[in-house]
Amino acid sequence: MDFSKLWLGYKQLEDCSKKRLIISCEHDLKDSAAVDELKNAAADMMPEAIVLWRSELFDDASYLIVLTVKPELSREEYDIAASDNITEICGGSDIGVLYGVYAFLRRTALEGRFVSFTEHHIPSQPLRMLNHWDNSDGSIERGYSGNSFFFRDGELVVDQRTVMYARLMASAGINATVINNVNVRGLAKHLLSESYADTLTELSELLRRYGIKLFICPDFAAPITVGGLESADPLDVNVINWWTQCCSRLFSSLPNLAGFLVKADSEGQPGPFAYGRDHADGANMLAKAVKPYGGTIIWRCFVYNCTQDWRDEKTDRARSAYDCFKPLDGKFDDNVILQVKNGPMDFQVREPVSPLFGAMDKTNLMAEFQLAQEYTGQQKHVVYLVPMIKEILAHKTHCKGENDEVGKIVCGVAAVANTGDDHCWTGTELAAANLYGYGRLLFDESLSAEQIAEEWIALTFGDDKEVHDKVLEILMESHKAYEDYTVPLGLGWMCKPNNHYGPDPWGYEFDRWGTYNRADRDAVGVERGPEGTGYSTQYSKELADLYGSVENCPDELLLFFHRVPYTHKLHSGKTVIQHIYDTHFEGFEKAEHFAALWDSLESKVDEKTFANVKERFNEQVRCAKEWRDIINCFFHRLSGIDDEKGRKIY
Ligand code: GCV
Repeated sequence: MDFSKLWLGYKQLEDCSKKRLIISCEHDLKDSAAVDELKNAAADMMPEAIVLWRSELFDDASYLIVLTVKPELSREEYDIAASDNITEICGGSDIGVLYGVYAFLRRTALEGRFVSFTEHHIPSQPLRMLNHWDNSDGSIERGYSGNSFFFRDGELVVDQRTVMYARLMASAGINATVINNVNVRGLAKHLLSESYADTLTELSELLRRYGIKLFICPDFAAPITVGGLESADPLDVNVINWWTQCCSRLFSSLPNLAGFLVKADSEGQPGPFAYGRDHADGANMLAKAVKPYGGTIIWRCFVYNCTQDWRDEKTDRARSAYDCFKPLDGKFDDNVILQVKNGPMDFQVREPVSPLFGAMDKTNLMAEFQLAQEYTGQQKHVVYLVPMIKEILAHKTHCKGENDEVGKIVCGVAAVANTGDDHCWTGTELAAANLYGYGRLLFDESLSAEQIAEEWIALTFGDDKEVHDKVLEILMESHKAYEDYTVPLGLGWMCKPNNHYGPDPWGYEFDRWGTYNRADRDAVGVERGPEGTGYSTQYSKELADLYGSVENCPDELLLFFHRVPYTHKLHSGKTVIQHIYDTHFEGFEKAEHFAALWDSLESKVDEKTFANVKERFNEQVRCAKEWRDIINCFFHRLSGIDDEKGRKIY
């Protein structure tokens, strides 16, 4: 099968004097994933060495690894004590040991030899999840990396790639995955019935071996579409019985099934509103059905009116998740988690952090990000998202005293996956930095985005300094560059409708999706302060004061929160219009610079990767130019204000 091992493709160690790798462990661990990982790594790192079990053969030409489960450690916790000859790895369970093995192998791979170190770690976020938007026909909603490797031609697939997927995800720290699209379509009938039973069991067991809990998206209307009932009313006793039986069968045969992810009453998906019920009624009904099996219902808050009249200036999509869920705080069962998108709109390159994180004192919350770069260049543009994710998790809501950062409020984090069945899993090698970095950050929030990038570069490209420096520069500056040449000052959208790629400033302006920029000849932006839609008042007083006034609002969010004239002066000292012109010229130049940096690495990166990334950079530069010229031209024509530097604006 044609797929890359990504960061698990180990190189031979510099010092290969060891002729034996001896693994010593209790009987129970002998068949564990941890042992498999050591064997896999030994084949690459010490190709001459033989792997043995018997520690009495230990001598100077041997390297001994002792694996132990210590019940006093928590399940995912591990301890490593490594020296040049012996390493002891203890974990709270086979999964703690596995995480310890990955940490040991990562350190060994980065150093190129066995080194002495000790490490003790408990993962930062308890639930570290990927959401795949995969469909049964093999397509992936917002997928930019080929087709699904979970589903092919209507079948669920488990093969060598699935094994590699589990290894890659576990090594990055992921411990939960949702295998199908939240827009469930026909899949519920297979997932909830017997038709995938054997393969689903196989997949579930494979994932369990790597510490990855399985979640699926059911269809809220499954009692009708799968069960043949006339209603899916969450308070109807027949509906409740149907779900109870369905869950009993599913969870008894799949011990690693951890629950459901549900998109209800959102963008046309069925939900409790059809029966005059609210989201708590819907979520709690399912929560009770999965409760006997320790299951969890993850319920999405991405709920808004997607049939808005653009003339209606009162309705504000940004308000809707809070307006819908805040009144329900305290009404959800304890095995329900609300999944909140990082911003109030939809994964734009810049949005304020959702006010719901600070608003739900009595409800379990998760944050949702999108690694699939739907609005950030669709994996044709390089946009390293880890700095943004880190910044959002560190965002202070000013609502909960000391522990008021998003990362501390939530009990888990999910991200829409950016994977598919292409050779390098993510369409382009550089987008794999987001997959790796997301997992690593949730596993260890003390790491900086830069440290994670450096780790990923070394594991992916080796230790060449020029490659390291140039790829690091590209990654670390990529988000700003993309923001600069696309949508200014938090305005959002301005992309082509439906496929969300490339510029179209008025593409969504007169449409039903509630995503307007309201630009005219005098001013631009949506007034969301207290005098406008009032969205800013959904935050704590500190943030409401910050965002609610034009004077205080941070520049990068100004047009999200306020409608201002083009001549309005930013804190930077520039006018809004001049900022737009400058950032668009600078962002485009950055894209050209990234492409030139990559070109200069031709002799240092393998041919396939070089060509793949080069092709993407060609497209990024082309598209960045389009963004620059169309956005500048749009605002120039509307405002009639010239660029003070006299550059050509079409
Ligand atoms: C899965 C956006 C995307 C949709 C996606 C939706 C969601 O609107 O464009 O493709 O649907 O978000 O998060 O549910």
